[in-house]
Amino acid sequence: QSLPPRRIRLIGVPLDLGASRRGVDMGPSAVRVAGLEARLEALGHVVTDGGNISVAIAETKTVGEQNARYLKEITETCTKAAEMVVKTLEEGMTPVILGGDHSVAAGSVSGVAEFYRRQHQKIGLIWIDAHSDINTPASSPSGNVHGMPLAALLGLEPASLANIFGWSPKVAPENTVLVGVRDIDATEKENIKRAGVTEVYTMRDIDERGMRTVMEEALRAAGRGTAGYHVSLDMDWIDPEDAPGVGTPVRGGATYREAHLAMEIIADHGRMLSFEIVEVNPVIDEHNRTADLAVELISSAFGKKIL
Ligand code: B3U
Ligand code: MN
Ligand code: MN
Repeated sequence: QSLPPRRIRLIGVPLDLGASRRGVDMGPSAVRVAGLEARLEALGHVVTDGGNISVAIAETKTVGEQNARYLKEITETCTKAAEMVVKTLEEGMTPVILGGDHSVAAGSVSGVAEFYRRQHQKIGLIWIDAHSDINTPASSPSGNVHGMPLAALLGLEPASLANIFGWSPKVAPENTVLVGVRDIDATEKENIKRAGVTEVYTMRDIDERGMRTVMEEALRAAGRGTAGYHVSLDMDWIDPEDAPGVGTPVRGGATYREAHLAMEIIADHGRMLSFEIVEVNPVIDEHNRTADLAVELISSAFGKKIL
């Protein structure tokens, strides 16, 4: 432990309305059961668990528009999560958000952006994912909102998610980086261009250039002219061999070792403002392996060293 200790607040967002496969609402619980709080405290951090944000469940709601299913409920949850993130930062604590499907990022990133905007600062965003999550309701093949949060944060759509706190975009394209993508819809390629995001590191980049180089470049871009960056880690970034408990597994992901290295490099740079882990699905996991790995990776991101 060489990083200065932080005061950390865990914020659970047990939301699964953004995905078609059910079960990621149990993600926060699985990550807590895997021992997150104790592991972070063992690193010297002071951790409080803020509990869960209240979320609607599918059984009591109607789907709404098919091109952005449950958007109304997701916006309500994301707004609450965003407010909790602002409060956490105001109290001098580092937010660690436990998803839930990836639509929660529309809330958490909005919260971090709002806090720093009040101090006239921008934030960067490191989006680590097999997918690019930059569909809009018009472009989405599924209508699942967890494929849209990055579009919202960059000021595209859905409008209700883009305009949490009444302003948009929450992140500038030049400070937004995608790492580890390998499943991008044709329509998303257009949206990446339209939004002006150029820092896209695919699995091919990681294979050819190595994780170290990719992460250094990614962190440099996200950190340029910003207060620091939010790290949004979708567990489906990791190869399904090591992280089977995710809603939408895609072959060819980051290895166990690459994933740890990426987190260790983030810790070394010391500029992470907030962290989130999403898409842990205990229903299809094997003995909580994916949640265990999530806890390990969060530990590395918060300064755990081998030696
Ligand atoms: N791009 C597809 C698939 C997808 C995105 N994110 C996840 N799956 N987890 C979509 O539905 O937007
Ligand atoms: Mn995602
Ligand atoms: Mn994904």
